[in-house]
Amino acid sequence: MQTSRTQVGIVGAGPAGLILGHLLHGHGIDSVILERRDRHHVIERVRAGVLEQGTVDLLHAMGVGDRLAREGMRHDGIHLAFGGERHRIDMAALTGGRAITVYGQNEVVKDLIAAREATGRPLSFDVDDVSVHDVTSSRPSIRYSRDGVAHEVQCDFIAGCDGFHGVCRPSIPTEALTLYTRDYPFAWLGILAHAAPSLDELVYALHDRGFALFSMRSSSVTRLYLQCAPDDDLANWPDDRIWDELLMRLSTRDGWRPAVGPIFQKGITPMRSVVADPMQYGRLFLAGDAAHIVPPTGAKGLNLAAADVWRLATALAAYYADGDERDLQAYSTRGLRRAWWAQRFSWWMTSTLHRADDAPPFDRRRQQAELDYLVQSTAAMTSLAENYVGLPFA
Ligand code: RFL
Ligand code: PHB
Repeated sequence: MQTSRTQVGIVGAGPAGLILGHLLHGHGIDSVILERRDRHHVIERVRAGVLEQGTVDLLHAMGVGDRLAREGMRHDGIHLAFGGERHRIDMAALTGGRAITVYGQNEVVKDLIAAREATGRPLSFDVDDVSVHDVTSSRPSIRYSRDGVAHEVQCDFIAGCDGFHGVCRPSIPTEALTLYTRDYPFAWLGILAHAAPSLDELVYALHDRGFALFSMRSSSVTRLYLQCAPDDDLANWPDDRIWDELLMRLSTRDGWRPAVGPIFQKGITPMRSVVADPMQYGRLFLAGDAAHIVPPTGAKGLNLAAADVWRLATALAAYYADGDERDLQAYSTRGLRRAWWAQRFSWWMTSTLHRADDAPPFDRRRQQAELDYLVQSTAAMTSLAENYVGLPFA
């Protein structure tokens, strides 16, 4: 067994683990990041695209915002389409100039891996059999194997940034953890297409046939999603069927429609809400998807992960600076409060914009009324806008 020591052991090199590692580096705190998958898989995984204002500000403050500034697309508004009409919500005007930036999660991860490697601090891909030990003691440890060699890292603290299917949350005794869960009776089929975006902002659409979303990744790549059944199979979705549905659900009477082009990536994502309470057990702190999952409709998952690790890094910095544990003790309570706000918003966006097969006609009319009210009420649009561009991190 090869033994090493660090201050903070980080499990997972997704956005949560990588941002945490870099924030800790900025505070002069040592960490080891351990990732189960290979580097290529981590960088190429197609996921989120919307960064809140607070996430953008954080990445700049961390010194990893150069490419984001050049290639990220700032959006001041979003569009809601229903009943054949498209309505723009001017988020910047409603929130005192705050906006979102469209920049792929894989690009964020690529920038963070480069920044981590430039620090020379450890980041290991392809590790197996990760397990966490003695987390209720002052000397927790992480064990893993790499290339057949067993390792142990002794830590002061462990950050569980290993996503929803990781090992950290399940290592907490079930009697010490409550999981709040909600499943939705639909999923998203997402595609990337070589097609210049036909609009410079996102369009969220409610249609009789279900939800659809128009987004983008660059001036030549469109990202699109459509609601499908949770047990649906990609084999049921040849490209022509995908375009037929997208065009039907997204086109509006003003003649707008997404541009069509060759599809080069497809995937089906289930929709779920989960909150693990508490987000801390002894010296093990959960952050990001390891602690909570939101349905993607509110575009909150990556941003919640960023807010969690910003709070955790700030709390660890206070601890190492002068032994002050107050922020560490408050980590879970503060994180859960913000996570529940994001859950509430994501649930509301999801239930307002999707069609459940078994929804009675009453619910369909209520959904239309909800949207119809929203787009003519400054109060309602302001509530959507302030949540969408992101609530304060603290
Ligand atoms: P991640 O990204 O899942 O990273 C966890 C990492 O831990 C590794 N891991 C392990 N490593 C070592 N040992 C083990 N035993 C391990 N088990 C797991 C994994 O390989 C992985 O590298 O979690 P993190 O860092 O918390 O980040 C969360 C975000 O990835 C997630 O919330 C977002 O992608 C959600 N999401 C969106 N969020 C947004 O903020 N805006 C969006 O527009 C948005 N759109 C989306 C999304 C997620 C989607 N999918 C596919 C789920 C759109 C989609 C389609
Ligand atoms: C994306 O561009 O991938 C995206 C945009 C908005 C969402 C979810 C995903 O709500």
